[in-house]
Amino acid sequence: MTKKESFQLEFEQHVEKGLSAFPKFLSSKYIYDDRGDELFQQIMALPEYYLTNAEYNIIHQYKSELRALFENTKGFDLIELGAGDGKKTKVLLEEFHVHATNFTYIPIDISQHAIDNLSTSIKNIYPEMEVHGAQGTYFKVLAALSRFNKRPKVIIVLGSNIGNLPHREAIDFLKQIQKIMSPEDTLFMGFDQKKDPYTIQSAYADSTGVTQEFNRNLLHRLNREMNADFTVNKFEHWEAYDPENGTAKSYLIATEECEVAIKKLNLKVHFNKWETIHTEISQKYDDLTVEWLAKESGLQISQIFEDQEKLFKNYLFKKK
Ligand code: AVJ
Repeated sequence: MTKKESFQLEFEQHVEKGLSAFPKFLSSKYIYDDRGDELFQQIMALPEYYLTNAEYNIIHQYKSELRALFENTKGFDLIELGAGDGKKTKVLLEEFHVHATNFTYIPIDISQHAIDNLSTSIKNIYPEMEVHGAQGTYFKVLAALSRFNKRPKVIIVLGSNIGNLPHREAIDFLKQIQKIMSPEDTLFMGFDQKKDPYTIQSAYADSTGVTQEFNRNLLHRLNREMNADFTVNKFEHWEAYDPENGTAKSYLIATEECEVAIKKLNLKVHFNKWETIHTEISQKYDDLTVEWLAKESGLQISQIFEDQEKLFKNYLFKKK
């Protein structure tokens, strides 16, 4: 089975399970096809979506300090999980380029489209830079990364992407990273912070409706790829941030009772009026929670970086 076929099979099994469950769910990782990537780009440009600018601010502010932390005589492999359009990483790449830092950039993303665009754009800006992009889901790709063991690794995961995982899965993810880390390796990861609930709520329920379209892309994708017949605009985006546990949850809610056929799966799904599909969590953190995640995963925090508006933090971890 090719990688594409096994992804498709996994996707189909997930849809079958998620839409037969009560309450229904679908994973946000399936939002990211070409259209999903494009919608996420639009989200990152929204004034309400503060995460991107905040993390950009951190990287920009601390780029020379970060370079000093990463640089070493053997050079290093810069492995980025969930690289996307690389907007924030390019600040680091520029810093490394200017200082003739010895490194290889290995961007990884679930979207082949994102990897192709990113690799091309880096080739155009820095023709000499060593770049080896790879497509894959985090968990699959991580296993293959242990072969990067000739020189120190810097693994970066930006954008609070870890926030899509419930704590138990986040710990599994961190453990898998920890397993392939040597003592001299570094993990640099972004964690969106708990803050004024209104700020979080508006970041995920924007007034222009881009986030709704992003969320609805799951249903469009089922229509396109699994021959489903969702009337997509009958499903509304809903966002609920719980300040107690720091979890923002996204839903699609059926505004009318309906019956949907997913022909490729031979599946009929019934929706009551106001029935939900839970699609995403975007976890918000504080230092205590990140310390706990690190401890559970055999990692330790060695440094914390914060943006000027105190919205977001990047943590540097070492293997414990
Ligand atoms: C890409 C997972 C970081 O949860 O903030 C943005 C995705 N969803 N708006 C996030 C997202 C709705 C985003 N991450």
